[in-house]
Amino acid sequence: MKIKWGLYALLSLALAGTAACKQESDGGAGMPGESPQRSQSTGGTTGSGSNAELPESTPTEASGNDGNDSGDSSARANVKLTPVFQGVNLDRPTAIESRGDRLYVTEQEGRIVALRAAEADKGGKTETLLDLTDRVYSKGTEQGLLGLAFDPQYEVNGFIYVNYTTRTNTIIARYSLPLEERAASGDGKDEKVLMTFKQLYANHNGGQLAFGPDGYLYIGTGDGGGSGDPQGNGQNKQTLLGKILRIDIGKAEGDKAYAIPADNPFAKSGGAKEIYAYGLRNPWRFSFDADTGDLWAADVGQNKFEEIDKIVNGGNYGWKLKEADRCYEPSSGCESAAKQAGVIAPIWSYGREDGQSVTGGYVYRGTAIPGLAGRYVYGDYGSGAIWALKEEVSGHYGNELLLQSELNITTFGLDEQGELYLTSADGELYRLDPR
Ligand SMILES: [Ca+2]
Repeated sequence: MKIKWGLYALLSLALAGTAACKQESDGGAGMPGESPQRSQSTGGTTGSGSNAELPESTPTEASGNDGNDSGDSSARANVKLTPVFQGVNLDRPTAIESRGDRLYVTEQEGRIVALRAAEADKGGKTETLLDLTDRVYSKGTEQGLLGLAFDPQYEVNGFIYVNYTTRTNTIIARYSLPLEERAASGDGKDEKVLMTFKQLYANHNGGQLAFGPDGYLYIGTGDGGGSGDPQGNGQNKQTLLGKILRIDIGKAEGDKAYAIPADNPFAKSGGAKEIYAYGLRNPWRFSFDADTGDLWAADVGQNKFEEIDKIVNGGNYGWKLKEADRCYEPSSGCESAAKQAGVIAPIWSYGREDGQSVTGGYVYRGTAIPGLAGRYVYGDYGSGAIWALKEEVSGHYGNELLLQSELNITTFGLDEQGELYLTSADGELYRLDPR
């Protein structure tokens, strides 16, 4: 594993050689090749989120910056990463989902593989659930099969949804799987494309799919790529790029294979009807808190800052007026425009001293690590840091370094019990365990 990581690091360094910062390398999602050199962060966060305004003596600051555990509320000393499914090597894993007794992992090239959860500590083996390599284009480091969601009625209808790229487009498609054998392979021939839109550049394709507690399908899209959102998609309410979209896959409406939820912000007018929230650059993983239904998104930054957002209906998250809570374009004096546009500040952000490309995770609601309950666990593809973020006082968030890994973290996932897993770019799977 170490050797493989070394290769990745070399590759990353080679790729980053002429582009040590994101200005040229234009870091996107947490994908191989996107990471500049690993920072040897010791982990204390210097996040510039709203919490930065708290006085230094607050417990949240203490638990983050100086690395001291803050009594009962700290989970730091109590977690470790356990390698699981060690008999299996995944090919560029991008998403982890679970259903029943299995974990499902998407491989960037276009395969969905199933793993039996009970075999996590016994080596395990993969079964291919669906092979879409004939239609998925994955040459670009951020292209490929990027997202998977199971229909809320999967046990009845066998439907799954995927988000993948072709050479020119993003495709959101549905497949039905044989119900009688849960892990039997579908052949992909029954593909129903629900939605497709053009991607002018290879990078910033977003890719996350998830059903909300409202039963609607949420879709993360990047700003379409290039560097610095050259098309201005983030703030353009007429385009599907740079957004989180929300559609009702329960019925078709007009010429569309889905319907628009009546309370989408532009359902009647003012923008593309599918938009739920906008001003995003490249949300690399979002998730719903299984208890509260809150929508948490990690938005990969441009040059300086990575951010975590709490997404609300109709929210504008600022890109590219702002990168996190700093002006991006214009580079200064954006405040009045941002205020007019109703820009919502990230709840947390961090700079290059702590990482290069955020990978969003989940609010922990499992039982194995009680100290982690209610905390949003996320990491950084470049630095390997894994943090836990929690609202300590209304509107103020405390961020704690859980552990400093040596992994290029590509994605997080939950099993049916709500326990946390993650994958690394070199194809390994890990579980967050109590120590
Ligand atoms: Ca933002």
